[in-house]
Amino acid sequence: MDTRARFKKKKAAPKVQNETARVIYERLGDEVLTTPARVERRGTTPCLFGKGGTCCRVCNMGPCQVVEGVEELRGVCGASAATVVARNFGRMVAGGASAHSDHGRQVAIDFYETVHGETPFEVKDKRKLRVVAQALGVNPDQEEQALLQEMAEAALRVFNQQEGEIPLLNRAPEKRKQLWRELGVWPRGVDREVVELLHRTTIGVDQDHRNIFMACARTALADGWGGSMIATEFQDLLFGNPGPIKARVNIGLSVIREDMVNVAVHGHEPVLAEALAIAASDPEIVEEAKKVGAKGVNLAGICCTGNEVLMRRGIPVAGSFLQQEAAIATGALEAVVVDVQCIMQNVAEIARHFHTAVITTNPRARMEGAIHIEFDARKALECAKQILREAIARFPKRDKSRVDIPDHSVDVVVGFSHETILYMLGGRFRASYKPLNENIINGKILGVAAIVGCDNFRVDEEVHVELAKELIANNVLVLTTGCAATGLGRAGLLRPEAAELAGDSLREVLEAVGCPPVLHMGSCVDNSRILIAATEMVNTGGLGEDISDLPAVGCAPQWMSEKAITIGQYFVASGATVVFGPDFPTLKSQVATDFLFHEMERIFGAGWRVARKAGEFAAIMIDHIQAKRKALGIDK
Ligand code: XCC
Ligand code: SF4
Repeated sequence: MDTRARFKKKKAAPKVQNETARVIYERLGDEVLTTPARVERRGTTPCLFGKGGTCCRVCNMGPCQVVEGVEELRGVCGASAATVVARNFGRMVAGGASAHSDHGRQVAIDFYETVHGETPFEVKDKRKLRVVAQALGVNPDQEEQALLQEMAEAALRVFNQQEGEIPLLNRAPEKRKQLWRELGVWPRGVDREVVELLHRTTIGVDQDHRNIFMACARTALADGWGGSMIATEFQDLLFGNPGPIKARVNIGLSVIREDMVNVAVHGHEPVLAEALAIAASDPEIVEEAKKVGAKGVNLAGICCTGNEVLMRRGIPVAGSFLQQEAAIATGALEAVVVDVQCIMQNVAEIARHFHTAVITTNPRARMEGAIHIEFDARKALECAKQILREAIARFPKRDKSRVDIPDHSVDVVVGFSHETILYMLGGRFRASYKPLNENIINGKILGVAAIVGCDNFRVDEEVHVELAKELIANNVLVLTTGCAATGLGRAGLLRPEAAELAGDSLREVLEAVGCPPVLHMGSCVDNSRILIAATEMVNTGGLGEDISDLPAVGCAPQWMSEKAITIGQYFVASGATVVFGPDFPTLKSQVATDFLFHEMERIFGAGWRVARKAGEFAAIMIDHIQAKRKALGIDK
């Protein structure tokens, strides 16, 4: 057969994981190379050594591919598969922790500048001030200005402290704190732990996989109970604690507006999106938009920035990670404004085929083909207006014949911060987890599961949805964050009416309070809300003495970013077992994987698991919940 003819043969359209994106891509045809097409071109099998964690490239004698159990296939330096795998895992944990924590640090800086009168923002959530002050070891009984300033300094210290203990971990259950102290994994300061983990995993330093994994636990704890928690709490203080709010998710005509200048906010730091939201309703900006024939400026979120403004302002989310290209390819976005994390370089490529401006705003993250307008919280409104003007100027260039907005958006009810759950499920006791605990003890609620993390162009998006349905049908209450939450929203599971999909007893509990069966708790840094909720359940009583006693479990079925690995590691080190899929980055070393899956279980009372299909996830998670119920003596 003529090979050229074979190459010329028209390929079948690439498999697209997401229905809305598929509709949009179809119209795009071969005009531009999309991510699913790239997945297809690269083939379905990623590098096996890389995937299983046994490719070491930390020194220039390598890179070495290592095979477990084959002496002559150790690294040139003699490194074993377990060491290489642990090192690579450690570098992922450090990478993920650095991302959440650099975000958290920026929020702390914004807070510092705000309380010193340097930004247009103000502290919105005064109710939470005392709680956060106490958690940071700051005396809450002082005059407000002094309190705010001291809190700002204490928040910054979480990052640069060199010795001692990060105070926020004191919020954990007593038993857990004791364990962390005994194990020597209580982190000293975020920056110190990340630097130390990177140091340990260079050539010729830590060569005991157990020791490396314990350092991973310490660094991950610095993220969950440190950097991420600072991000969540100080964002709440600055922009308000999320409460129940109705909104919409997914691409649709009420999300991307045909008659308005559309600006997508994509990335992770809500401060930029908050400033854009204020600027978008400024009469001056509205007037300018009208001058070019639009009714005004419309904002829509993508990824975790989307979750942040969805939770606090009800601004619609156009898409999760999976839909960033599709949102642009509707042909109706004047600008995609990005800050940091999860912004695919291909976004600039797609935008090039439309009138859409990609605007980078953060000095840490620039992109070829983008316009750079640096965002400075101290000049937040000026920057935001400059960005919006750039978008407004693009509106007349929109080619109406290329606009295609599938009307797929769905109603959601979101805003389930730990405090919202406290009030909503609190019932007649008000502001208490007691009714929740009681419903778990009496078996109406079997347990609690968190579905968190990314979506992934190599995985079928239905996994999240099928899994959530299976869990709620079995009376498991589901919490969710990140892109998983957006996916579950698209499937209609964030509506109170979805309670009808729940098992009878869970349904009864949900309908009494008007709650959806899947509770959206926010962005990925907001996984720290889950740590607090779990602790609250322990402290409320009746469900054991530690997070590891709870009939609760987490999962990330489509993990993609290093950040997800860090989150998994801090959940496990905090006592919550997690199931990841469809694969896991240590599987080519049985020795290392055994440590994470079994030895950690003995040390921390929780371990890692891996699953592929929704049914496998559900089976592992429900079994886990049932085993915990049995241990508590509340199984029927
Ligand atoms: Fe990124 Fe946070 Fe993952 Fe989504 S879930 S793909 S990390 S945006 Ni956070
Ligand atoms: Fe190879 Fe060892 Fe260098 Fe890694 S550290 S690349 S295993 S020689």
